[in-house]
Amino acid sequence: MPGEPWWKSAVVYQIYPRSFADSDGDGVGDLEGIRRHLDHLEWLGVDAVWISPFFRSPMADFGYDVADYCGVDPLFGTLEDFGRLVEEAHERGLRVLVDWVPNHSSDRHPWFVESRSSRDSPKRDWYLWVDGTADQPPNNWKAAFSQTEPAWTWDDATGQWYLHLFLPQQPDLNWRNPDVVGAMHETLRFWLDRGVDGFRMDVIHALVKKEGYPDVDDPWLSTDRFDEPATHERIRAFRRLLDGYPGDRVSVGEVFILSTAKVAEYYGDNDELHLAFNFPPLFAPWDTAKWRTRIDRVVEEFDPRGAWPTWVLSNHDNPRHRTRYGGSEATARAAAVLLLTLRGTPFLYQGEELGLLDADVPPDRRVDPGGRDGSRAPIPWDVSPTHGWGDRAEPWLPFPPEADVRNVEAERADPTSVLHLYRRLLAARHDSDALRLGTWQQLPSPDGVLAYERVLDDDRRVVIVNFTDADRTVSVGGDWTVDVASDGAGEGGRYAGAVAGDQAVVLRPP
Ligand code: TEU
Repeated sequence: MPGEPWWKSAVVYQIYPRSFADSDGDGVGDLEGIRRHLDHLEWLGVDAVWISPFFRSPMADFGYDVADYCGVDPLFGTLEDFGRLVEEAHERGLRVLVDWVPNHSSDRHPWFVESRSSRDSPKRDWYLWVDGTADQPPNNWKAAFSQTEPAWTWDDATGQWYLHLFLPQQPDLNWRNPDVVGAMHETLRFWLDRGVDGFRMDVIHALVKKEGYPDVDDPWLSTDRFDEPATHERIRAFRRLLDGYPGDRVSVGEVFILSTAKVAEYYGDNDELHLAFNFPPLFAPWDTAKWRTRIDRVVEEFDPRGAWPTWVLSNHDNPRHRTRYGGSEATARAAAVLLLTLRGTPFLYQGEELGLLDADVPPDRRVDPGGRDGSRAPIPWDVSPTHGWGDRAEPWLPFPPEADVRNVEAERADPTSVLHLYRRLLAARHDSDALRLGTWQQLPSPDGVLAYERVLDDDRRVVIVNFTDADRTVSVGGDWTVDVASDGAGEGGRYAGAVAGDQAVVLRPP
């Protein structure tokens, strides 16, 4: 639509580069692997990719521990590979977002190495150092993955504690220090100058910590540790920086606060984040009433601010939605219809278009300190025994279940597959201004069913999602044609006034 930024109508596809595609057969995906599989993304019909971190890293948190914000880790390739990837993606009309991890660096980042070297280091104040004694951490804050370990590590050599909300190998940067702000702005410019279309911004709500580091009630989750006015100021500066570039560069903040009202605040007065993840729906069970409440919260909190919502069911930090909802493919299909027809920008996670389940990772192959390996399994590309991964080395994690049939090659050949459903849904969005940008209005529906209408000018669509496994009569008034059905049934035919169990449909005027 003319006048609207591209990211409002876009569908964004998350690539976790270790697990997407491997071009050199070492068992770990890489940038060249992504480039070689751009045809899959183009065929599917997504508009943008967000690539999880590929920067130089000791990989304590698989790339979310960055040792050089402006360098590619050799495991993933080179800066030239990245340049080629961006160029080719752009040629195909795909935008590219990179994952910016500003809250913390790696403990091997030269900044931290310097900071740690002495109390007098010019970079001492780039991180969060606090006095104390080795036997008593400065407060009760806990680190994210362990839930029991303190968020502080004692440095014997210099006799102070440093803060890390995540692993000890991920020291938090001091965002109250203007030199840190300046240096991190440079890293944004570095990628913007290389043509990236925007950033996913990691744990963005946590940048500035509460002064005095007070004890909190919930030492692991509490947002009383951060979510500070100064963080909003920092984000406004990122916004000015991005908006200073041509071409609607976008910021998508990971605001990991389970309050939709709080998430909405990070859009500011249309002067902070362009988009923010809102995770309460991701953590909701597959239940009509729960989803209705989560959607209502978004409408109430986002609409008055003119904030544009985002929707996400799966990512690299959580079990895949098919796994979370109990494993049923029919439910996963219905959820895809919901995800791709709500008002806002949907985010897909690599492999959900194949209906993948989490991999069952045996204890001796588990590697993630946060226990998140299952959803990070490699993408099976073809029907061969190695599924398109090299025969030189085993992939770094085992394949997800049923990879012999649930792979790109097999599903492309099968018009009834989950992959084809995603493609039809993306095509339906491309064909409909209402689905991409229209209003959202709930329609009356029986228990266990969510029905809504999307409208923009003369364009209308009706969506019906049956959360139950029983057939339901749903009359929506007037004549409608089935545009997309989650199970493919009746597409192109007249809507007969009922949905089957676990079915979701998109209806268009005849
Ligand atoms: O995640 C932040 C975050 O809050 C979640 O990691 C959550 O705490 C965790 O998944 C619970 O198991 C981001 C990234 O998405 C994640 O992969 C990184 O590990 C984390 O930041 C640190 O950079």
